[in-house]
Amino acid sequence: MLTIYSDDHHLHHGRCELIDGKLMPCFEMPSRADHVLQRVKDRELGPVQAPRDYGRGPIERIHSNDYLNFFQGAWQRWAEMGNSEDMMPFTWPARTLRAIKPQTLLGELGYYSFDGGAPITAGTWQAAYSAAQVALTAQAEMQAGAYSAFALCRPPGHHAASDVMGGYCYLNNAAIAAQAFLDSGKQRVAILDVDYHHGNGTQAIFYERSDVLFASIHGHPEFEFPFFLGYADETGEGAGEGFNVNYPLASGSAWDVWSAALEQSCQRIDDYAADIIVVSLGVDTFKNDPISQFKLDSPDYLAMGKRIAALGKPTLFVMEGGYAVEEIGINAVNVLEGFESAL
Ligand code: FKS
Ligand code: ZN
Repeated sequence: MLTIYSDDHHLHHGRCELIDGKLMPCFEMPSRADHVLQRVKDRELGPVQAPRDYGRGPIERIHSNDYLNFFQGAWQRWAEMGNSEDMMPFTWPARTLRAIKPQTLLGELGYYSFDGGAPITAGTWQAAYSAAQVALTAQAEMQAGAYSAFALCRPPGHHAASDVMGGYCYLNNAAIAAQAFLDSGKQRVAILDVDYHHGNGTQAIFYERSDVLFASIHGHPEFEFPFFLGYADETGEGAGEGFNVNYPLASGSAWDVWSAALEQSCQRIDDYAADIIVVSLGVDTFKNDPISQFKLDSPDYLAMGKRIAALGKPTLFVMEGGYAVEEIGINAVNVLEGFESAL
């Protein structure tokens, strides 16, 4: 399988995040992607290529211009104010407030984000932009005939909506690739989100559309981040009614429970008759993940890849989460090797 990868992800290295009442070094760190790349090489998964630059156009198909302009220019404005620490939002337009865009940088930052988990550093735009190009290049390789590809994106994307960042995510790489498939002639794309966290951004982007089926298996929002989306009764709206499906699972879920949800997801994707599958590939479902509560083991990821392959559709894998840094490469590449072994 072809892997697309850019070293630019190193440009994004947030200093810390607020979690469980403590300021901790960011769990979403550059060594995550380094470990995955190393494993791709160790296992000789296939060639590794740098992304081509498709510009901002295909990103603008998913994200609003105002949001992109803000994100692209934020660090320079911040630095010109004499700052050198990471930009972190701390006030959001929650209930009882008005979602009016303020005129100052930190007000705008709160307006364009939903949590304090997505710091902006000097290199964050470039890293996120390159990650989107990684996804677009992998998409183009498939459009040109590859049956599968691995977009080794970092930072991740599935929490980012059209004009909202959060949860370590800025640009929604999987959504950008899905839209690119549609724009190059595909009729129906299924996004299967296997990351431990609900892909609230991806869901929001496609919620009222029938050309993208979104299926997600994740920690129940009753107890897990992002808390405010990901319930089973969110089935889509308007033209999108019936094209959104959530499988929120209990804390402690292991492969028996998880794989039953995967089976149901795959059934839905079969019924949908997708032309293409985009997998939001997070491996934070792993039993030793430091911020997650599922209990998947490394061999389970091989089985996951095999089941996805049985869908019999061209499949683009897009890297999302996974914080057990020593094992992230093994687990992510196990999905890809399981997929290839079943072809
Ligand atoms: C706030 C800490 C709350 C945030 C968890 C984010 C999970 C991100 C992810 C992604 F795939 F996007 F990377 N925890 N300071 O794993 O879903
Ligand atoms: Zn996650």
